[in-house]
Amino acid sequence: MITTYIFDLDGVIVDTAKYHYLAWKKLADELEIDFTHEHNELLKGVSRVRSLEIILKLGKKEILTSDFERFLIQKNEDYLKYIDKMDASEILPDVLGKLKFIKSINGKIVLGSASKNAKPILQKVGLIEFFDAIVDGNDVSKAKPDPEVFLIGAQKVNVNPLECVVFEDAVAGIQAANIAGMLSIGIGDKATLNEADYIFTDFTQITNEFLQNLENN
Ligand code: G16
Ligand code: MG
Repeated sequence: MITTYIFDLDGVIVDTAKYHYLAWKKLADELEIDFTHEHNELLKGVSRVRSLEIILKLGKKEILTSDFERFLIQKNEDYLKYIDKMDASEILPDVLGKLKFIKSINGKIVLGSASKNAKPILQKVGLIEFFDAIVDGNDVSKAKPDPEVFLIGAQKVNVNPLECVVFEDAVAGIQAANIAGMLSIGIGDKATLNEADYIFTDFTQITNEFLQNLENN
């Protein structure tokens, strides 16, 4: 029986990928590395450190460790300038409706995100109160597809992983959910997320009946 609904943040609740892109793009331009929207796809669900490693590899650049740390801080400061302007209008379609429905059927709601900025973002868009537990980039040592982030989430609300369903937009996130033994729901492109148990383009495509039936799974 499904009792717990775990949400990824970026690309599922809000579209912060566009802000990550702008902040990374600024840094890439300074380093004279070509960084396109397609390259940005490689960074979805990936940690901040790993993201910079990928960008440097794209540009075939090697840098000093001290510069690596400085660039991470610079990127995050630029990213936070965008986050600071966020409000409820940036919540993706029907996410709020689904969170309310899950609450109404007494489901537990958990965040499972790679982002170290997850809490301020949830606060900015006014959704933090919905969450029974939040697991973010500050709590995990292993990145998705490692299931750690979701397993800690289940632990925090004292449920068995088999009682959890995960909503994810990244392939690595779907893989993490599958490895954790959780039901996986891809939000996004069908072909890209084909390892998921179910795939929807967005939350408007998911009915309350579907969620209710999961409860009885
Ligand atoms: C998110 C994004 C990634 C980002 C990561 C770390 O993961 O999808 O692109 O690199 O968080 O973010 P930050 O720099 O804010 O710590 P998720 O798991 O929420 O999709
Ligand atoms: Mg994501």
